[in-house]
Amino acid sequence: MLKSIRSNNHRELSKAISHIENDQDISPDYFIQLHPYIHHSIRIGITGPPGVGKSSLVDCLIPEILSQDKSVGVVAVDPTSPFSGGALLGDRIRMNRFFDNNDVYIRSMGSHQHLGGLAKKAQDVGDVIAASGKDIIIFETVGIGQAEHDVVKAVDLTVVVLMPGTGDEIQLMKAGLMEIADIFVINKTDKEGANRLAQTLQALLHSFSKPDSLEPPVINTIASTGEGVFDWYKLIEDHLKEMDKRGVLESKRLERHRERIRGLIQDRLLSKFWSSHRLEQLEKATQSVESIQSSPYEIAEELLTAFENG
Ligand SMILES: Nc1nc2c(ncn2[C@@H]2O[C@H](COP(=O)(O)OP(=O)(O)OP(=O)(O)O)[C@@H](O)[C@H]2O)c(=O)[nH]1
Ligand SMILES: [Mg+2]
Repeated sequence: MLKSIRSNNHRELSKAISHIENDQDISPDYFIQLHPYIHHSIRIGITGPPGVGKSSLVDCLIPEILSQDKSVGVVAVDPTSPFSGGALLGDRIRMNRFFDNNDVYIRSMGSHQHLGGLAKKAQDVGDVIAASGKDIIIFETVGIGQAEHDVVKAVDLTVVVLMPGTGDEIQLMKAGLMEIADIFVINKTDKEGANRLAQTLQALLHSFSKPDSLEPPVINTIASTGEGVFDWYKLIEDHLKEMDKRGVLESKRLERHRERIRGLIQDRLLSKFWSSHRLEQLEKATQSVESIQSSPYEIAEELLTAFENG
């Protein structure tokens, strides 16, 4: 499997991603063997409110990437769908024109059951796509809730896309998008209110910015015509270079690495703890409404003590 992924076999790639998506067991050995081949890839997250034009932007970005002799993988993360298997793809992202291009791999991914596990999944998926040789890996996710925060943990750079006329500043603050953006794109600047949004955003960024930190640049685009997309891609490249120069990229990756190890251990311990036997014990201890009279701490302590004593 690893061999065919390394030779850029998209069918095998899809199979591996389905495994990850469906929480099927993949041996740690698989990822250990994959690891030497993943370091060249740049991972980019694209997020923002529904319908702002994220997919349209990615669709415009692909040819820019290809024109630089680079290959690209796109993963559309759909937080509302438990399982996507790529079938929904045609509806949600219109990038079918790259269907038979070996330098473009496009895929959607559901995440309904374990939102918390999405960061891990996005990282695992990023790894297999990277191992297929893709230079750039893009994760598109709708910025509503936890999903984009999980995806941010799996990428080098995050682009937040906004559009005029949607109650901008409040949305921004509420969604916490200010904290996660490395670059802002204001799309649909053919619509009214683009200037106002840009001004509000700049002002907010100013008041948010910390000394010495890299303030996120803002760029305008019209994805439906492709206007501004070339400059946007250049901005991504320049920003990555600047992040690299300042050591931000490295420290981000290291933190990601560390978080990932922590997560793996947590997962392993949790699944070890919740053996069928222990699930039964929990079930037993909470069988009747009367069990509410016992403190949850007490029951937890009992279960934990039993676990620690083997
Ligand atoms: N006027 C205008 N319409 C645009 C622009 N970019 C995208 N659209 C349209 O906006 C709609 C939504 O675009 P998508 O690219 O699907 O947006 P999205 O953010 O990926 O949407 P979700 O993935 O559903 O959150 C489509 O009908 C696009 O044609 C733009 O710059 N100007
Ligand atoms: Mg989309």
